[in-house]
Amino acid sequence: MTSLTVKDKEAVKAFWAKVSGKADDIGTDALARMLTVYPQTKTYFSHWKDQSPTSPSVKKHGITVMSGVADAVTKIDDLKGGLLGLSELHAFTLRVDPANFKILSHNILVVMAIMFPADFTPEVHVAMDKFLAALALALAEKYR
Ligand code: HNI
Repeated sequence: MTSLTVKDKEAVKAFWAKVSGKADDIGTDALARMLTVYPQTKTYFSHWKDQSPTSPSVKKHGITVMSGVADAVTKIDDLKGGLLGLSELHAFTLRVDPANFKILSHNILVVMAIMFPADFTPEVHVAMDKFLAALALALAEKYR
């Protein structure tokens, strides 16, 4: 996986500055989509009594996930180090199969494209895709 260039990082930060005000909505929709489009991911949330896309649990967790993404943007120069705790949680405690990080990232990109069509240019698309891939790699770091 090619690492993030300075140009990628600038594009991610500039785009994030534009969309972060809607981070909660992005997270809620992306998580709802993940559970609907990739229902196998529901296995990680079986402790939720209501897994429907509009459930309070999905909304709350969508907000939580995007707070993780927001944190990662601030740690873009050292995702592995910055997300160590979150990686340990996902690897050891939650035992989330790393393939699911790509799935959630895909849904986050889809929602960003829907909500910000003008800003989500091909250049932003590739930078965000690479950033979310680097984030997924950092979260999967503890699996090895
Ligand atoms: Ni994830 C908890 C961030 C991908 C399943 N997840 C969190 C928390 C953050 C977070 C933040 C809360 C930690 C805490 O309580 O201290 N998760 C992220 C990020 C990504 C991600 C930034 C990738 C972009 N998580 C995933 C994926 C799955 C996942 C792909 C499963 C498909 N995460 C969970 C589960 C929890 C969780 C399960 C615990 C939820 C709960 O009910 O406590």
